[in-house]
Amino acid sequence: MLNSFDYEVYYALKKEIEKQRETINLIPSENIVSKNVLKVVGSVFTNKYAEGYPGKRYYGGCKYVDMVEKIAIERACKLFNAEHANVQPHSGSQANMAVYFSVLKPGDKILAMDISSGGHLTHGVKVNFSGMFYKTSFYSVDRDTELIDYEKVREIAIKEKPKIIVCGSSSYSRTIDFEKFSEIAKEVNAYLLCDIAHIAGLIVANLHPTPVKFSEFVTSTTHKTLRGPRGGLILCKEEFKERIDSIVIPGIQGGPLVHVIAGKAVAFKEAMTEKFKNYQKQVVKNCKKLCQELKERRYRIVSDGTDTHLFVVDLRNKGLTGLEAQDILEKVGIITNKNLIPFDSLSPNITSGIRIGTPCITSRGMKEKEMVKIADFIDETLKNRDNEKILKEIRRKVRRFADEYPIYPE
Ligand code: DSN
Repeated sequence: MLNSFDYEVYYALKKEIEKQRETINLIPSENIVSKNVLKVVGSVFTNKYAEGYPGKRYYGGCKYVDMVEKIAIERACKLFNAEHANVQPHSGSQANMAVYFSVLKPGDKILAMDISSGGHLTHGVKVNFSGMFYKTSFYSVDRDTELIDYEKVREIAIKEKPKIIVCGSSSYSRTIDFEKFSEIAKEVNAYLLCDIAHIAGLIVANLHPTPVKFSEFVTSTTHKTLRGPRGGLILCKEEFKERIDSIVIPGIQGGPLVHVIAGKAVAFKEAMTEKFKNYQKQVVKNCKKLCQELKERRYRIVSDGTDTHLFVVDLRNKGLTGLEAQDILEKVGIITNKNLIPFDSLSPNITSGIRIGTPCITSRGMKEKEMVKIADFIDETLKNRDNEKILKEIRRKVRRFADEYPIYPE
């Protein structure tokens, strides 16, 4: 028993379970996997080494590992209508790394969205390998609309002549026109990488256009809206299959996490169901509702709204930084993350905004009426940030409220 053998780890796990149950998690990149996913990720597949690919491993004893990886590949291709899938990347970052390494040389040029507009670390940010190895130019959202200005992206692409254009985002709340990106990439003879880590689940449910037919490479994580285990995924055209596969292993990874690949396979099957599509619809409905409720309480929303599972709140008119708001909300059991707003004057460690998303709370069965309640909790908390007594009372209410929506009901 873990409890008697290793009380320290047991305790941390127990408290994490309690915390997940008693709090309202609004982090858009997190979710709650099904019991089936949890089961295979915690299974004996973790005992197995399987460097290589199905049928071409460096180890014996891979019969069932081959079986499960093939299933995961086939399901990923079917789910996204892709020509090839590599299900081995340990994370979204490794998926992006594999794509860059497969077609770029050190010093080549990337064009990507800047981080304050919603871009990701691995989209050429200086402190990340992608910014160290490659020369990045960035496009931003338009200052007034806070939307992507495709004409501006085109102008930068023509001027900079990148070898690869990266689109997709960690905090852009609006629909991305992948077809337009593809036209721009073609015009400047660049590859197109669409990073759909955040919106993969919405794409599967036809709530966001798919980039698969428009781009050479699509990368994703499997644990955000897609609601699978923590990991990465690459989809590519058949012509890049060998390059991608050989970059993932032996290029940048060793043994695949077979237990996680099995979890991905189960999650892909779940994502093919009507239940999953309805879940995604509710994620977006909840997000729009929560966004609207906060607007009515005079919160400024970046780009004035959302088309997806997330939005960013600009807190400058409330006299708060993102860090302060994140900390105060956490005191009452509302989990968010501080986030840069476009052209933010504050650092990424402080920020002027918080990012809010609805995948987790929707997985717990919450609907529009619960969004009204959550908007009230947020507003009351931030308004009473200096009143410990009121904050304690809100904490009690949040705990009672969250307890009504069990993480694993059945
Ligand atoms: N860190 C992830 C997010 O929270 O959006 C992106 O990788």
